[in-house]
Amino acid sequence: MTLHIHTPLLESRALSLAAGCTVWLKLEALQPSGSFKLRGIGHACEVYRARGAQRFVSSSGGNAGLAVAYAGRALGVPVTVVVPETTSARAVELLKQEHAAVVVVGSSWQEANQYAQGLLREGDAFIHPFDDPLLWTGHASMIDEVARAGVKPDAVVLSVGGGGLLSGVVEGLQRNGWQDVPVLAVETEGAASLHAAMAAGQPVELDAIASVASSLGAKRVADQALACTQAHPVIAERVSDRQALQACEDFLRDQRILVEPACGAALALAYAPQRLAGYRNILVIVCGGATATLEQIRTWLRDATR
Ligand code: PLV
Repeated sequence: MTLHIHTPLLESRALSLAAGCTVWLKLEALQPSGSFKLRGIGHACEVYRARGAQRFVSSSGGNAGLAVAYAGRALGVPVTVVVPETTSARAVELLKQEHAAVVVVGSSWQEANQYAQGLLREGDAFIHPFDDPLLWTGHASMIDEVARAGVKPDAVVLSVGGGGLLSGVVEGLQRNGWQDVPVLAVETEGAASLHAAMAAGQPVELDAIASVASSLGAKRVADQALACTQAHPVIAERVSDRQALQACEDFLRDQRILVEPACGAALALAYAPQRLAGYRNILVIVCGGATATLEQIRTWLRDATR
C-alpha cells in the first residue's frame, strides 16, 4: 500500500484537437492531496518514519506542504508546516483540514524556510518541497504506470518549479529504458529558473519571481534538475501567465477538473496551436494543485498584464 494512488491515464479528445496530435493525460490532480507531490513526499515520509522520525516539518504553503500534511495524518506522525505571510487563506484552511500545525512567518518562502530549519529538533524530519532524492524516486512511479499501460509517448510535457518533478520523471524514463523520450519542461516567463540555468550552463538564482504560478516560484532549481538536462533530452519552454491561466479555464471546460496555474503552464503548451508540431503522441503530466480557487483564477485572468 502506498500513500499515493495509481492515477488514470486517458486520451483527451479536446486537447488532441487543440494540439494537432494525440494527447495523453496523466491525471495527478486526482491524488488525494491534490497534486503529484504525494508520490515523492509520501515515499520520503514513509522512509523517514521507518528511520524513526517523530515529526515532519515542511516549509511549503503549497502542494508540498499539503502532501506532507496528508502523509503525516495517514502515518500518525504530527506535522508542522511553516508558511510565509503570502500564503492564501485557502491553503491554510486545507492544511488545517489535515490537522497540520501551521506557523505563519516571513514575507517569502526563504524566510519561512529559515524559520522552519530553526525549529528542527532531534527526531524531526525536514521534508523538502523538491530537492531530495527520495522525492524523485517516488515521483518516478508515475512513468512506471504509463509504461505498464503500454503507452510510449514521443515526448513528455511537464511543469518546472524547483525541478523535483522533472528529476523524478527523468528517473522514471531512464529506469523504463525510455532514454529517447524527450521532456518539454514548461515554466511561466516570470518564473523561468530552469530556462535561465540551461542558458547559463550552471545554476542561476533569479532576482525575483514575477508570475501568478506561485507553485513554480523557485528562484533557483535543484542542481539535479540541471544535471537531468545534461543527461537526458530536455527542452525548456516558456508560456505567459495569461496562457497558463487560460489553460486552467479551458481544461475545466474540457475535462471538468480545476488545476492551478502551475499546472496550466504545461497544459498551455498543448492548447497553443503549433507548439507541439512534429510530435504524434504526447504525454502531459497534469500535476494538479489544490490551493487556487476558480474565483482566484478568474480574477488573475481578468487582471493579467503578462
Ligand atoms: N510546488 C512547490 C513549490 O515549489 C510546493 O511547495 O508545493 N505543479 C504544482 C501544482 C506544484 O505545486 C509544483 C511545486 C510544481 C508543479 C513544480 O514542481 P517542482 O518544484 O518539483 O518542479 C517552488
